[in-house]
Amino acid sequence: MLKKKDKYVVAVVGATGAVGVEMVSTLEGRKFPVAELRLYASEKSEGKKVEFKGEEFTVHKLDKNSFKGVDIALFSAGASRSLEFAPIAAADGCIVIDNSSAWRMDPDVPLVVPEVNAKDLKTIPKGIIANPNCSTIQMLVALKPLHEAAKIKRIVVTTFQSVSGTGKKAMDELMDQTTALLNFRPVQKKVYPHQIAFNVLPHIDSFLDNGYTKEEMKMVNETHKMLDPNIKVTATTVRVPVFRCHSESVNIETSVKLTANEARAILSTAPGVIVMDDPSRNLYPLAIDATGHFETYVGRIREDESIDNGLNIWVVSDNLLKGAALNAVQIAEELIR
Ligand code: NAP
Ligand code: 12T
Repeated sequence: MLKKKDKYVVAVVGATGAVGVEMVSTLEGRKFPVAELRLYASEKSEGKKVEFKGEEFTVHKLDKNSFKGVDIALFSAGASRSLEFAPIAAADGCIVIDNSSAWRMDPDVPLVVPEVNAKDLKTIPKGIIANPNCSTIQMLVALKPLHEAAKIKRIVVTTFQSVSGTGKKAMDELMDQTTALLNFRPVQKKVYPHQIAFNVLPHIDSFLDNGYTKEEMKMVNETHKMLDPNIKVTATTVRVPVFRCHSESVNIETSVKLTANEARAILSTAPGVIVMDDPSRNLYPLAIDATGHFETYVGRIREDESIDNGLNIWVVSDNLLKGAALNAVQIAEELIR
């Protein structure tokens, strides 16, 4: 466990990436008590500068000695780096909060969304805590209070995920393809198997033998681990040409009837949630409005008229913040509380 101190030595692994940059700015924005900040990335970023609290910090190449004297390490440099270096960091006495999919389903690794299952931080057997998948995080922030009120039996979710979930190169790809098409030039494909600009791809992460993608099965398995193993979950995850924020259409069937008004009232006091639901004023959550914000926005709250106890909701959150950097920093805040 973490020894209580006034300030902590914090390392960010993958500090130059789409998520890593947000980790540094979230540590600053939430006034996390940082005694010393160490930034790591690959060899090609050695010497790059990242700003923290108005000061420039130099990025260093990650190696096995990177974690000496570090209290908390936020990892966001890909699953293979996490598999290799998280145990090294933990052996040096540091608590790792890992953003990759590498450790999430390990029974000895807590998988945590603080609004949902902060209690699972009580024991950290391997010194590693996993940050869930971005799509699962925002869905469960919205569903936890509804589950407490009416016991969810089944979830049917379709996601509309932004390209920043894939990282910096994918954001460049959407920008480059859009620019090319608007200038009547041919598009180049590097990150995604198909053109993403002006298109919709029903494909996130790789395909499995059951016909689902890994991203879809993360939503099933991580919901079971964090919220309730008895809930039936089925997911379709879709990439849309949006830079930031994931949107989700979530259908739930509950054991007890919840009216749309009851659900709206429950969600309006739920931690981390903002209800934005007024069709008469065309008010509903939008990716461009949620960008840069910490909250999960919920709207289009309707009763599913095809069954007795069902609801449809629309959930939007910034995948780089609540879906990644913010959730990791909130876990760190829980550890030092
Ligand atoms: P990204 O923009 O591609 O950034 C990758 C980062 O990893 C960069 O800082 C890169 O450094 C670093 N890196 C790559 N190879 C490395 C190596 N050999 N040694 C040290 N550092 C290395 O990707 P991202 O979107 O930030 O995502 C990074 C990780 O976060 C992935 O594991 C991804 O699965 C995870 N993620 C999780 C969620 C979630 O759902 N919670 C959301 C998004 C991402 P250079 O700049 O030097 O190459
Ligand atoms: N492939 O953290 O491409 O498991 O949007 C998150 C996002 C994996 C993950 C994506 C991905 C993860 C994506």
